[in-house]
Amino acid sequence: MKQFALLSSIPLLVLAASASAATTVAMHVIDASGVGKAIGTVALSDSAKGLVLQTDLAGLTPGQHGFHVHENADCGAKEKDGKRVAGLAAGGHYDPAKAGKHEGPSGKGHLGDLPTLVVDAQGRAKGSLVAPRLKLADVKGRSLMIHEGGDNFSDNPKPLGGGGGRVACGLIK
Ligand SMILES: [Cu+2]
Ligand SMILES: [Zn+2]
Repeated sequence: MKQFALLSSIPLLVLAASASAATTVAMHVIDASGVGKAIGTVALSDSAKGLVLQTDLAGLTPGQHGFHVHENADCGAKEKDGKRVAGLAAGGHYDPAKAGKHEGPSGKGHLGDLPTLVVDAQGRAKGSLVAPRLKLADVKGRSLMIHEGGDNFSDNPKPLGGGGGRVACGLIK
């Protein structure tokens, strides 16, 4: 009888897991030589307000960081103009409609533009962000990228929000 109760609870657990349809992305430091140490996770799930990104990260530099979905599930370095560049294998900002513009999560540009990641004085980023135009199904098979600097949700005065180099990355499976 006890065994029966245990078995019958399993389908319920499976159902609950598929209903929330969450996935957890393992984030790693990246540099010109490739993918380095783990710095935490970002849990992704759908909500009525859009894609929820729950960050639990440590070891980043304090302040604001550009945060985007990039098109390829590859966090590796790639050569550009004779130099290996961190995270370049991830390609550009996810932009299925070919908008060609960086306007942030509420704009009409790249669909992969996320809210800015804010890192506290201890190097941690623990919190919840919402990307209103995205769904989990859109971003599977792509990558999550954190940049060195902040993001002004514009291509001016610098392209792609001005965040510069790519410092951490994770594959969205
Ligand atoms: Cu980016
Ligand atoms: Zn963008």
